[in-house]
Amino acid sequence: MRPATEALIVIDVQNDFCPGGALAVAGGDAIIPAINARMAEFPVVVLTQDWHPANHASFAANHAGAAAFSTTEMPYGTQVLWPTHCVQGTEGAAFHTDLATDPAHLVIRKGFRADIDSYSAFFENDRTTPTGLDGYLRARGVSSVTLVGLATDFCVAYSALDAARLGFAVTVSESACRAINLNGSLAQAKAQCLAAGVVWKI
Ligand code: VGL
Ligand code: ZN
Repeated sequence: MRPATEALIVIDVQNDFCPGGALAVAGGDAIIPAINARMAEFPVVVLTQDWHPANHASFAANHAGAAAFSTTEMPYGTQVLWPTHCVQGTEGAAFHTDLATDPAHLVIRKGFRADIDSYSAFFENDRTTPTGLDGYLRARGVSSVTLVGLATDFCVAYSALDAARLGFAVTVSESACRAINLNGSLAQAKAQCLAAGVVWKI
């Protein structure tokens, strides 16, 4: 077991991000055995769950004439318009059945406000509205976080950047992540994380 200061944060291992899902990430389910194995190593284990209302502003279907994977300007910046995914209470929003959820201590739901997206486990996309995870981790004495899950270049990278900004020591374990890779987003996310001092390892 790792020291009590270390948390594993498992990002969005949900049906809609796995093969067959609405926003499937290639090989998204292939990382699950490695993630399950890692849970036993960490004294603090947190899962996140993308959890949108059906009228969410990040869905292309809610913007007349907009194509999925196009972008729009929101008050908080540029927003990719996604296929409808992870709608609250649907099978697509459920954790993949192979994911071991019993060892988790906390499930953080995010993206539940219709007018703002939330990639990061720590803040919504305005980078200021908190999810509460920072306070939870600090209250449990955590100073170091390891991130795994989906998708490397969106929710994992945004979480890593916010964790680094908040002062946590951050590791992204790339082999236990899979990327969407939209217009070079994976290379960009990795470069931003490295510049922020995130340890990016296999
Ligand atoms: C995610 C796009 C939209 C993710 C969530 O989990 O990376 N990506 N919502
Ligand atoms: Zn989402």
